[in-house]
Amino acid sequence: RKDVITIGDAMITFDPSHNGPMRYASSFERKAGGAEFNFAIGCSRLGLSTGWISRLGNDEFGKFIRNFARGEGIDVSRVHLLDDYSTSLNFKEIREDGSGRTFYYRDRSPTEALTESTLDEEPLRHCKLLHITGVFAAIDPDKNIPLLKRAITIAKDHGAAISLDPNIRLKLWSRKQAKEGLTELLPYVDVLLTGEEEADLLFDTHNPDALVQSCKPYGISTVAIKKGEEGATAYQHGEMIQVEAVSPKKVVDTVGAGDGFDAGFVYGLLKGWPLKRTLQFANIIGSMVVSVYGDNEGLPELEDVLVKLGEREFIER
Ligand code: KDG
Repeated sequence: RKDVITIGDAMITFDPSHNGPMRYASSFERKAGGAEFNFAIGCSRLGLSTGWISRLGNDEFGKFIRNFARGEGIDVSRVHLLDDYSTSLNFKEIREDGSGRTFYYRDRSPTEALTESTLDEEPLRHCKLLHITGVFAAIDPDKNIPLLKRAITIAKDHGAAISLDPNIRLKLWSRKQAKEGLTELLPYVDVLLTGEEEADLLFDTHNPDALVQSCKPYGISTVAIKKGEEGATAYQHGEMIQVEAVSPKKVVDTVGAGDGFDAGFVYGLLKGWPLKRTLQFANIIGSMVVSVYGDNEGLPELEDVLVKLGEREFIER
């Protein structure tokens, strides 16, 4: 039984060598990104056994992404490279404050070929947790929302918990589409990992108490709210916890911080940790990701987080 399975697209991410408007960026570094892909890397680096269901183009970029994921220890046996597709691309602009803007070239994502008849069901029957996000849903809502429901149903029937990060990307779908699509998934969700704006969009509130009340009818038992510089809040079994943000030494690239938080939170849940420790752990990971360029390069190994928590000594040399 795998600890974690996730489903989603990945892209070649071109990171500019200079901050500022992308029209002036003349050189880029070839990296890889994608919300669910970053999450899988985060989980695997922490030591969770992780599988990723995806489709990539059978091209040099697809091979690079698959090899990269494999090198991270992710089970890529359900990542198929398809002749008729090109791997998705994402050019990134990094603004002065480290925030990012993405320019997608993913109109025909290879995950288009991931359908109910080609869905790899076996890993879904053998996982402790299935993590889904709004990015995959948004790529093709008419196909992917029913597909996600099918995946969730299989995983749930076999005892898995379901975590959802709304990860709303307005370049991929409208607010209305996002609200309608994601609301269809909420009745299946056990763990909601959301930003404040996303909570506003889905539930018309990001006030923790009101949000928890809004989640109850859906049967969502655990809620985490990511608040960036304001820290994070989590709720489970009647307990509400709040942690302050951990100020990173420098913020260079905020993309991927939420995925890192999700990986850390899921790690704590699967280990059966108290909510407070789980939240602190996830929160620290988010702060570590923003200090490093790239969507997933800053995702730490378990040891690195324990050093940050002051539970392990950092030995420089
Ligand atoms: O969460 C970070 C991802 O969103 C990023 O790595 C790539 O924009 C991206 C996407 O659509 O997955």
